[in-house]
Amino acid sequence: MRNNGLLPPGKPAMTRPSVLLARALSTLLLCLPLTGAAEPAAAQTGVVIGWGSDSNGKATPPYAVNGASGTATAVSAGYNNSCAIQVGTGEVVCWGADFFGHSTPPDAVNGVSGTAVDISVGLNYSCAIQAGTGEAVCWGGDLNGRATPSDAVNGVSGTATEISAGPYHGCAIQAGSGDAVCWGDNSNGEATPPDAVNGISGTATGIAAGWYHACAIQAGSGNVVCWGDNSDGAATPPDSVNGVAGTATEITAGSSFSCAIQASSGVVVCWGLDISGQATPPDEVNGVLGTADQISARSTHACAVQAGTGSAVCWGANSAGQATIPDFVNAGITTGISAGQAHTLAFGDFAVDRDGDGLEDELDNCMEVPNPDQFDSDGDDCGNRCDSDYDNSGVTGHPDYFEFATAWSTYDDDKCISPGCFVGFGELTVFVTNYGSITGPSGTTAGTTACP
Ligand SMILES: [Ca+2]
Ligand SMILES: [Ca+2]
Ligand SMILES: [Ca+2]
Ligand SMILES: [Ca+2]
Repeated sequence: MRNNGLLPPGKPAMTRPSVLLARALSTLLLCLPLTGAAEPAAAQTGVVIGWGSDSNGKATPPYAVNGASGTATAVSAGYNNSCAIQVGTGEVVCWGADFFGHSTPPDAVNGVSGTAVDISVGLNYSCAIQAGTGEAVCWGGDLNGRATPSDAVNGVSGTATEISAGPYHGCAIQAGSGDAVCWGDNSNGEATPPDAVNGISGTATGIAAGWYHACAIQAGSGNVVCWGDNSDGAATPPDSVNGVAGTATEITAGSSFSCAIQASSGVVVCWGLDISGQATPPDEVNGVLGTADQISARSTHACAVQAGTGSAVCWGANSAGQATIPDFVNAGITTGISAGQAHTLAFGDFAVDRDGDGLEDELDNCMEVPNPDQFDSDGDDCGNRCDSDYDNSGVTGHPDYFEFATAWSTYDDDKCISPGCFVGFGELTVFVTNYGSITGPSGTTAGTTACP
């Protein structure tokens, strides 16, 4: 059975030598003077992991991006669902609640007639930027027009380079002009970007839609500018990022609070409501012990990826464990992170061992069932424990049942769950479990064979 992707309690996570080496190298690089030599850009891809509240399965990424049959280049954790962009195909994949169709990406971005380069999930709706065209596309519940991006970015009179879906309104940056554009609920003025970023007296390089407010980074100056509800100060960026004493390179907005990464220093700065500590970034990223190169805030918690180390850090509300980084994420390297309402998604290089059999997923030929012996009699990289597909049709079906029945009470390795067995009730139990299912999933065949 699929679990929530977390390790069994009490199981220590292993830190792979490759991760330790990468950490050591990045620490070393930080200590070296810059030589001017261009570093090759690291592939921004990885296995997607979720934690915190798993209601509707929103914290349980599907095979398409959890490493079983694919990985991701981007993730967005929303309120009751999640989405990611699959590596290689560029297809948008969503999971979790789908009662407004917000986890069913349209043909324009699901690979049928188009793919995506950016993704952002709101409340009961989701948005993406279509690859190639740059058109902003949203789907799901359209209350107050939140899932209907402005003509300025939906391809009618313009397209988008960045998109951010808040719960009730969405914002984007128009391609070419750099104008900040918003749509959806505007009861607090949150969908009306000010002149400083809407193209009249300035434009934007970064944008973030919060609950009842939004923020942007002004192009050129780097000043953080916010608008909409300011009852908790979420729309009043501090001097450290508003241009008075500093500027910003990244912006994110949650419920009544906002965070930015200060330019030059890399320090995470937050402001607004702080009742759960959501506006108090920890020492790991506030400059005391480290800084950040990515941030994400949502409802009442926020997360960041520490610069140099790739360590994931979260703070704020932790009622569902959304701010507690799983051991195997701690032991790996996080490429990207996204804070949802009560869950968190990260993608990166993680030594996940979801069935707890001691073999991390990518080395486990039967990822979801403990099989430490990795017995695979037919050598197709799908362990016998989850391979009852004797005729290699891709699914365990009736023809396989005939083969199994024929082998009953005989020695037949292909029907065995351990080498040299006498096919009996143990094997029958496994066969019944696999019956009607596709073979696998196997971590050792990801993307290469039919065994997913
Ligand atoms: Ca395993
Ligand atoms: Ca296994
Ligand atoms: Ca096999
Ligand atoms: Ca079969």
